[in-house]
Amino acid sequence: MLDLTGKNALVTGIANNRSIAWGIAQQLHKAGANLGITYLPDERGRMETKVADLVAPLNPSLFLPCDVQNEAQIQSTFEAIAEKWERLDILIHCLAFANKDDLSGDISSTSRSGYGKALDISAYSLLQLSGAAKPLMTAGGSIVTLTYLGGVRVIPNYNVMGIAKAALEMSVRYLASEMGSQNIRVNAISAGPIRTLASSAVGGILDMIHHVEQVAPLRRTVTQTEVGNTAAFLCSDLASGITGQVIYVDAGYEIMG
Ligand code: 0WD
Repeated sequence: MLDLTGKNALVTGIANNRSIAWGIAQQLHKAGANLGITYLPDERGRMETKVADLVAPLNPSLFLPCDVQNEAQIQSTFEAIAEKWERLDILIHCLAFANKDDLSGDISSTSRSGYGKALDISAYSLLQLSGAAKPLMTAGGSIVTLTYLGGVRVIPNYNVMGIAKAALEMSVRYLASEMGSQNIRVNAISAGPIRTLASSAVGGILDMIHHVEQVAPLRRTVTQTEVGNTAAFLCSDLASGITGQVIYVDAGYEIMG
């Protein structure tokens, strides 16, 4: 049985009710996990209110601002966890960013700053959050991040985010190797295209979704709930032998030529 009762899970990357992280948080909660939620703060505090209202039914025991480009916020997030929870069991890294201009056109036009920002937020942040989580995962743990096929193959317009996802997937392997001796497992879910705030910035995303609906073995795209179910599985003892892997939740699209 998939049971996360008694496990403490930190979920990052919820922006709204379409976010993949929202699908994951719901499934972790359903399986019995105790949740901590972080959100990306904005100046007017709108995101805080919006995300707080959304996640209220899941009764998170921690709700914290955490911009992964802000060292102080990362530190306070993990200090709050250390203070409130006996230990951390699960870390969900479900965030990414690239400038919209860099998600279409020529990859050779990517600016140095755009490249740096995309890699920093979308890939380096996994190393940073995992490093902060490691000392709190005293009974082992599970770290799950989200990636996309565009990190392995050239997908039109995915551009700099594809480079970031390649770095992210390799980070998963190095982290798994480092943390395995502490029984911390690190895996990625490679999700098929789903309409969200982040994916709407990728040029031609709707065409990509329609293409997947025609070509994928299941003849459809996947839902946030399906990704959430896989994340819950990876975080559970049922997946105790799985680490360093990229698991495709994409209706089978990846196998098609
Ligand atoms: O088709 C898709 N939607 C797929 C998404 C297919 C395969 C993978 N993914 C990945 C994304 O690349 C990302 O890693 O899933 C993850 C979650 O993305 P999402 O659910 O598609 O998008 P969204 O709901 O927009 O959540 C991403 C969130 C941000 O949202 P906005 O739209 O406000 O940028 O990432 C967070 C933020 O909440 N985020 C940050 N969090 C902390 N610090 C930061 C930051 N600096 N920047 C963005």
